[in-house]
Amino acid sequence: MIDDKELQSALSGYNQSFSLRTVHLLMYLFTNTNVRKIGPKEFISVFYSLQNWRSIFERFDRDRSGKIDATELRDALLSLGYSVSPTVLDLLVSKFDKTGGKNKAIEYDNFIECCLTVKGLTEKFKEKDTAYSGSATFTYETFMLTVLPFLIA
Ligand SMILES: [Ca+2]
Repeated sequence: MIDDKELQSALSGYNQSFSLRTVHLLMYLFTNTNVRKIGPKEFISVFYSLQNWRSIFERFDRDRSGKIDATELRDALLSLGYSVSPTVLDLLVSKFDKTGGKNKAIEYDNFIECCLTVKGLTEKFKEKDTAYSGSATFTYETFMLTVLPFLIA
């Protein structure tokens, strides 16, 4: 088994690093629990999924700035099947921008975190919106249990 710190150093290369927050989010999504340890099977899944995210990042970083701006993020999310409004898009960019909104763009590790958050929350929403109507009913308890793991990963 490897823990969160070990996964962080295994995934961080010479030109990329992952925050513990990103690592925790990955662990949550691949185990569906808050246990901070994964086995070899999950490790391989995480590893391949990151290769996939890397190629998505490179494909949509059209100006090769090393960062994803709002337009690039919109196209990346659309390619993954997630269509968010301009308001949500702006909020995502300012939330996941390491410089606190100065760059108006997202670096690689935050891009992964951003996409995992959108993907995870959208999937949770779709479980409740089986007719794909764009609205769903949640109890307070379900809502909290759905959203909190993404906020405090
Ligand atoms: Ca760019």
